[in-house]
Amino acid sequence: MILAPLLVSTVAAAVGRRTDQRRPDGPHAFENPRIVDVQAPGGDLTIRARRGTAFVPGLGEVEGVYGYYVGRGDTFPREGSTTVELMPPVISVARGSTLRIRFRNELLTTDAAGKKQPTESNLHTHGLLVSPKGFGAADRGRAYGDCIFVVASTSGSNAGHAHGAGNGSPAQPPGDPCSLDPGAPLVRLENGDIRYSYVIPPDHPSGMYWFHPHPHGLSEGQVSNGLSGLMWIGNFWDTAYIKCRITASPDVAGLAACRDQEAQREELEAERRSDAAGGSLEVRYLGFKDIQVSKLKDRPDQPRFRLIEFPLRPDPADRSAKDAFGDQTDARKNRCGKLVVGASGELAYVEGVSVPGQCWHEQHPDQRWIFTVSGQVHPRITVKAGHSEVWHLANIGADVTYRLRLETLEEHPRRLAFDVRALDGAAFPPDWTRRRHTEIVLMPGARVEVLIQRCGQGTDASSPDCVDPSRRVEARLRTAGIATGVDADSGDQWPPVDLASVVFEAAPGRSRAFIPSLHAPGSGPATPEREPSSPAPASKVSTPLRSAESATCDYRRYQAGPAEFRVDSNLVRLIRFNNRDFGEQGGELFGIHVENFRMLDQAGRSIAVADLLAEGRVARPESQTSAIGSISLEDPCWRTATGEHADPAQFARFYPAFKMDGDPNLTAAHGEQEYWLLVNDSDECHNFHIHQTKFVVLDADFSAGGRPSAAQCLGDRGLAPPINRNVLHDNYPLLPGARVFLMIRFDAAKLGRFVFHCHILEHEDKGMMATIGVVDRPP
Ligand SMILES: [Cu+2]
Repeated sequence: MILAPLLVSTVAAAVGRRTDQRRPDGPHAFENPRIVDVQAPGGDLTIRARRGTAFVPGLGEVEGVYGYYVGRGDTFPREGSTTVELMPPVISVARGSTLRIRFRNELLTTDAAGKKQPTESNLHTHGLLVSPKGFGAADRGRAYGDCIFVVASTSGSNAGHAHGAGNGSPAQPPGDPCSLDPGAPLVRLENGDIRYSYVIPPDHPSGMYWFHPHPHGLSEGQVSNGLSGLMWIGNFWDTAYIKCRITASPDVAGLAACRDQEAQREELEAERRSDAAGGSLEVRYLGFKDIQVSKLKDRPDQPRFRLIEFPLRPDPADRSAKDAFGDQTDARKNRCGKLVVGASGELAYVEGVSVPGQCWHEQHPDQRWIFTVSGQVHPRITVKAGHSEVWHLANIGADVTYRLRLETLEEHPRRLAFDVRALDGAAFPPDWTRRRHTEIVLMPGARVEVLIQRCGQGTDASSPDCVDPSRRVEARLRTAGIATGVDADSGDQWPPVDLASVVFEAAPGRSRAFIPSLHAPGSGPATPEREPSSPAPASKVSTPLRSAESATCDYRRYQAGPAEFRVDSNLVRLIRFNNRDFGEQGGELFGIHVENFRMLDQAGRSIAVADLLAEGRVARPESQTSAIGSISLEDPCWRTATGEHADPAQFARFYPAFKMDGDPNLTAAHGEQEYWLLVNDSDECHNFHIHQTKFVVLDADFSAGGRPSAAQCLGDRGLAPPINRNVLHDNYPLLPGARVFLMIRFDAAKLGRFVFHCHILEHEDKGMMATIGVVDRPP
């Protein structure tokens, strides 16, 4: 049995353990990434971001990959190796620890003209409930919390260009840019090293998190070039711990906050027993990350490649650099040729070729798009007889959305079920409607933890979504490809690719072997899953009764300061996401609109938060939309900004793009609980993500008001009506027209300045991000 917390801590110096002795491109068994355990005290780590040659099992050696090099201690060993790992070790942190990281940026990146340049980078711990503020390291110089407003220029380059912070400028004011302290700078450029210190609370939710660079404008490129890794907090069995947590505990009267807890404890106890008895649970970390490479010709016997680098994003004022950058990034999206959506909704290659783990344009077979699983290309996963497996699945790439399926290679292929236990590091309640899914959509940043089991006790042995224990069955873990826009001109088409092969071994002899059931008594048989379908059109078509045309746009009425959000009032935060391509007139604009908003229906009647809470508690019939679909979003400034003849300046005013050194777009009072209404006004899918905190989705409406949507992005999350359940999220898919109603608490360690944004990193870098300031409650 292997469980994360019990894994022997290895690591120290991350010398390339994978050597060239195996056949680089032959069949190979999946290998878990190594685990680095961090326990207080003394769990300090060093992390270097650097470039080098990575050995990628299933492919070969790849030069020029960006990688994290994780070591123990507080000093960087002197060594001359340029080996990097595409998949760094999983950083596994015990709750109640302080994780201290000394980060060094050793990256040289290439601009669109091919010139190598120093660059900026930093670290973000996605999903962790830690402070944005630094603290406690006065004896060792500045230390920061999870603060994206601090960046490090390439070590030794002495060449930061950024953000008016001044590189070592004596005029640089003291203070932490994530602190909101008076006089603190809004951004800071450190020279080479950044010290981070993260206190992981004893009651931090267990689960899968990840880390990646977050320098504004550069995140997409750095993650695309290979920089990201997994973090694990706590213990898999602690995912029982779903209620009354540090953040967003749903203590609103009437929500029956802890009702599910006892049932889940029982179920997990049953699982723990089966695990202890048989030693039959294998745990795997499957991090999905894509890179692009070109094949080098020099060594035919040993395949060798070079990273096709995502270029440094140019200064927008530099017209020719901008054009070259656009050409290169367009080429990335078309590396496997055009993709078309067939009548069945499946994507198909028109000019491209797909083989396991990779695809390419048929005319350019040496330029490849590679889809790795924990740094390996198309590994083989063997599920031993009598064993079940826990798979921690994480999308740790920049832009690609995965639509995961586990399909048998039989005469009549079947889709096997993933038994979902946790989503984005938050456990699912036990009887959560239909926990078995045969398709899981992971937008960038999303994680899911699933059990892979054979048909067993408590499950109908003839169920089509599981494997008969007496049979050997081969399957493929694949992404089905996905279209993220309402039509072929909007959004992206991501390729269908096989990611791994999976072999379920047969039990020896007749199926006599004891197959531990991981279904607790009472959890019931598996329910077959229906296909995700397009949401039903709205039953009520929006017909604005308030005469929006006669109202005039007045930007002075938008407020986004602290306010009192009560269940008996109709006040919420309205957060609208939009992007639009104005072509020659203004380019592609991305932004987020924020306002304190009074909810009214089309007839001008008040809608109280309490009405929506009540709505979200009941499961609706499929055809029925939520009351949040009836909220009038009419607004004269929005009309002006988004109408047919809107000009880019008006659009950018209503949906401002992120500014690194701007004032917060929204200010909240520490300790408050807020209700947010997220609205996607655009024609493509986005993925809302907020730093430092998690949120509870109280209700959602995906009907898009009757206009076309893109249901593929929603995937499994659309199968049951949302979701006034106590599942804490740190990202949530917003398909076109979607309205998502959620509750966020700004308690615990959230004082300071941080961001929320779309986690498609292209969108984030182009400005779909906003700053929130959490201030001390006014006296
Ligand atoms: Cu987006």
